[in-house]
Amino acid sequence: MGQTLIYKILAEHLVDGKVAAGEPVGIRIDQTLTQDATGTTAFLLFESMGAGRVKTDLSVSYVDHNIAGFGPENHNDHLYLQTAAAKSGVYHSRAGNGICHQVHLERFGKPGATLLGSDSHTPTCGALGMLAIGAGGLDVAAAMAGGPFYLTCPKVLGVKLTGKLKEWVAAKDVILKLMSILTTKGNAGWAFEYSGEGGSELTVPQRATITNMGAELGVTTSIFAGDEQTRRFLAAQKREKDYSACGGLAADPDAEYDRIIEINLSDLEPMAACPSSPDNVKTVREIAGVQTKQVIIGSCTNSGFADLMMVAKVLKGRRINNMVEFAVVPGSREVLNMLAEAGALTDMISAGARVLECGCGPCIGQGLSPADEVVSLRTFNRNFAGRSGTKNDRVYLVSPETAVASVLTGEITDPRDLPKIIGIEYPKIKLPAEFTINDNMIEPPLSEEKAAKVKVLRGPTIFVPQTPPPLPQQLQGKVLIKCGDKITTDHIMPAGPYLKLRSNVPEYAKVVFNCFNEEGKPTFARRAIELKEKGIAGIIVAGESYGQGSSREHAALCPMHLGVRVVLAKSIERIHKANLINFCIVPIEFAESADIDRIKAGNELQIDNLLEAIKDRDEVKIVNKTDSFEFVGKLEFSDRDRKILLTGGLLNYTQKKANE
Ligand code: MIC
Ligand code: SF4
Repeated sequence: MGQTLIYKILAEHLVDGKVAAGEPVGIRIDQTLTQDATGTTAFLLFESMGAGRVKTDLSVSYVDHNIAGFGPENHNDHLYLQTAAAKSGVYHSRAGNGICHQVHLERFGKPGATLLGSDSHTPTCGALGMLAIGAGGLDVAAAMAGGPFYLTCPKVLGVKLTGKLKEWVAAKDVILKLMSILTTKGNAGWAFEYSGEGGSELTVPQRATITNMGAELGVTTSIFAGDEQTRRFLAAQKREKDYSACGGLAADPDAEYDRIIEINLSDLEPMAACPSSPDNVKTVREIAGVQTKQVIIGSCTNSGFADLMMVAKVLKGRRINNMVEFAVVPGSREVLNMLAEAGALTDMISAGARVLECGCGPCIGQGLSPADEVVSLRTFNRNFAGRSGTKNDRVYLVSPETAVASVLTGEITDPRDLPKIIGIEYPKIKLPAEFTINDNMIEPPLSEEKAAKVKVLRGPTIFVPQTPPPLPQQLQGKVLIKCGDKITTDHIMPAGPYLKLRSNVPEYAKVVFNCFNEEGKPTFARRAIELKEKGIAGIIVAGESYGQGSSREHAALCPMHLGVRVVLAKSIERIHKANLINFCIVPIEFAESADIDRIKAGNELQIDNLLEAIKDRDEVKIVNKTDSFEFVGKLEFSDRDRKILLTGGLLNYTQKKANE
């Protein structure tokens, strides 16, 4: 039986375990990426490991999320990251150079290699034939220090793409179609491998839109095999040698997949994810005519050269609807420079676009929050309620084609109607044979001698996170909150105006579960701290797919700071579960889902012999002392997970292993 591409790359990098679905495996990591919002913690923890210089082939620290600079926090973080990178042999991509995933695709990603990133959209580089995985900052720090990355070997789903995209139908519509079939929950433990003659027609940036939004499906990674498209893209980035080193690596023709889905690209039409989940998908035809007052084109999903050139060509000589606020956020300085060279920037600005600096910006609630209840169309990947910075937002996720059509009409418009409305033919954009390369804002690693002289600047707003206390043998806890299904890390740890507190856990922890705090009532943080002071453990109870969305480990670190020791849910998403374990919060899943209905906020729960259960049992008995009944929780852990929990989290575990 032949092997899938994902299993081939895993096997090539295997240092521990066996490549078989469901088995725990440890793999060697060739490259890492961090970004500023998760990176300060990652670098602080990396420093605590005392590893000195990174042991990977290449590590890059990006500054892209928090770049507005209101108050000193952002710049303190940037200076810390810049000097910490210089000290540890890491590339540093400065604020304004672009979004980590876009820049990594352009300048660093490599077919056949492994990439671990402290951002959930790291699989974007799967578009280059890389095995690219998102993780918490602590896991990335451990990989930077040369340790393997541990994961559960995923099942592989083959997505066979046939046919050809029609005019005005985009790569975004491919992934939105998949979102409509598979939804945001239930895909943990899977990885996606794209193939088929339809796939070979897609360019690397189109593939990147698809692999990027695999994060919204909740899969471990997504990949396209390196092929002629990959070679051409890398050659245009003057990096053809990165292709020849490991390109052409593909699945065996008789590779066996755990499941296959076939999508005929010719059948697709423009799609939109409606408020407020990426899987609430409808065709644009179904929702056409809905008035919009804001359109934004950007984010790591759709901010490349071809996307923005197409937008510029449609806008050339035209004027946007005067009731629509319109912004364009180029994904990288390379894209911005090339748009300027091609005159495309002028076309967009003349039509009425506001051009923002290259970075995450509005995607993570850094500006351009929409007015209350107005419809905002964005080419992003997430539309979780409130993520835009407006509590009652109505964000739709669409392709750049749908976005540009709608910005002209002021209502959601199927772009296939544009020829009729404005008499334009579809401006198909060919990728340039050579991109304009300028790495002036990427600082390469220093020599060891020079690095030794660097003084790491740690401003007063940066605090080293505490390590967790050990778990008790008998856990006495209280349910602090009971929430429903699909709780995202944005619900747990809001970004927007609070994003700048990422390097200050005690301050940031004050807004845990802020969206559920009610005016005049004690906040989640206040209630948790009161319990902690009494020596009672905080417990979070949730439904399915708890912790979906981002990789932000603050969604574990801040609750840990507040004394949360257990998350009890119907199911927990992969990255978040790993983060909980890393910060010594015990993730327990209900053996019987219906038991959740018997638990209320405020209930007192007790777990006897917790440590013994973690050591080697798959189940644990939980007593509801308030309502006098017992129920069973599942402990689905690898041996390593068990050891980490028993040692008081990953940092303690790593230090213990180093001492041994
Ligand atoms: C996101 O898109 O939610 C983020 C912000 O990029 C996060 C990382 C973070 O919270 O810093 C992600 O996707 O992992
Ligand atoms: Fe940045 Fe948005 Fe991409 Fe996250 S999803 S990396 S916030 S652009």
